[in-house]
Amino acid sequence: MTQETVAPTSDAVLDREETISRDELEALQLSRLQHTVAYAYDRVPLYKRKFDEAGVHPTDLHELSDLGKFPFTTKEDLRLEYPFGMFAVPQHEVARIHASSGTTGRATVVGYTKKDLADWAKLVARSLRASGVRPGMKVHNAYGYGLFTGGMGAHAGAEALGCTVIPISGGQTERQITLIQDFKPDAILATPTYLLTIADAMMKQGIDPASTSLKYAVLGAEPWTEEMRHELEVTMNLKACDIYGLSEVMGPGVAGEAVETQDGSHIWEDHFRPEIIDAFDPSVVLDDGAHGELVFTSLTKEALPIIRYRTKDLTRLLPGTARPAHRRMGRITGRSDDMIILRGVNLFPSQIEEIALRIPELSPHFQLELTRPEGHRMDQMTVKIERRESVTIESGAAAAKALQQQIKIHVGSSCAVDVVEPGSLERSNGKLRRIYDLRPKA
Ligand code: DLL
Repeated sequence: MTQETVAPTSDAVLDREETISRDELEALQLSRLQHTVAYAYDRVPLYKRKFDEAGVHPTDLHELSDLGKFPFTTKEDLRLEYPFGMFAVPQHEVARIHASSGTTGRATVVGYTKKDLADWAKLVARSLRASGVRPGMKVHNAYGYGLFTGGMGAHAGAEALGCTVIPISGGQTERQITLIQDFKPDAILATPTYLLTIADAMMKQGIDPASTSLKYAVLGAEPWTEEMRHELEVTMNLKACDIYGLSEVMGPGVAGEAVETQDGSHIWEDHFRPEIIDAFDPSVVLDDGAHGELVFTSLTKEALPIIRYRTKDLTRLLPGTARPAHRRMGRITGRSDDMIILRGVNLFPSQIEEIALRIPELSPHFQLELTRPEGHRMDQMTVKIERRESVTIESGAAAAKALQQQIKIHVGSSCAVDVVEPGSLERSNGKLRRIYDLRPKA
């Protein structure tokens, strides 16, 4: 078979909902929202109970802002209703189940009807297309397959778009590299840190990661920064775009980034109504542009309608650009439950990533270790970070000082920096763990 090049990005045929006006979109949202709250109230006992307790009824929703009167849904609600208590359809209408890994407590279980799966595939296809992927392209899907929504969600979307999907899943990095070399995919779908692992392993094998056939990467499932985008785009000679989502709301494809603007993911607002709330006072719904916690209400889901789900993701809403009617989300700074409070200063791993990647001697491979040294009442954070391959131990030590100072200036906390050997820190296979909390449990 010959290697033909696939058409450039300007030829995309968009869904009608991608091009409608904001007014038309909001009218659609209102009718879908009215349906969803009534549907959830009638079919899911938890919603009936919560709405009744809050003294609201689906008929109270006259305009979009009335959504603020309705109670929130949390991960805890899904856990309490484990496994199927939140489902709004009988089991025989549930075509597929996914679940979160549940590192703390019970897993959260989510379900999809056939129509939900079709909508999901359509939205992932829309996201991939926005990010430059086109029908006929070969797509290497390195998101994990299984109960995690990443693998199968991305897979179905790429198929729906008309791509040739290579369902490799996460892990087995050597094999990933062989298949990238042999099958010559146009696009790769992976977490940003796993793509970094692949690029790194290529270099170790003497393969220039910039020399592969890959032209597009669609990355998500964990926070990443503009600095990381730059690192991956330069190292791998491709365009990297963001894809966002969460299993409770659907999976990947709740929002996707346009390759021509690369300015944050557009939330597909014909299917989800976003809000930003004050994480410390959830009764306050913030204006667009203000930072807070992202909350979603599904507008079309059948098996698991979700009302005002608190994501714990911290970001802000911005006006639409490449898809003007659909608002964008800013980069996620972190999750409220991933926030490190170090001697009164709040900080997120993404801030360290941003600062470290501006120091040329340091690599993107780092971990944050939290300890409380014996006899101390204060917590200590150590940034363990690999120096770049070509950098000497002496230059690495100077870079450590620079990082320490920059963290003090930009974040406001003092920490220790330990520059370690290239290749010595654990590599990502999917979602990377950045924080190692070694403090004694209270
Ligand atoms: O991670 C779904 C997904 C798969 C998204 C593949 C994108 C690509 P969960 O396992 O339920 O679902 O984890 C959801 O991951 O609340 C965020 O904290 C984080 N997250 C997902 N996408 C992004 C992103 C999938 N683009 C949680 N940027 C979310 C930052 C992200 N964080």
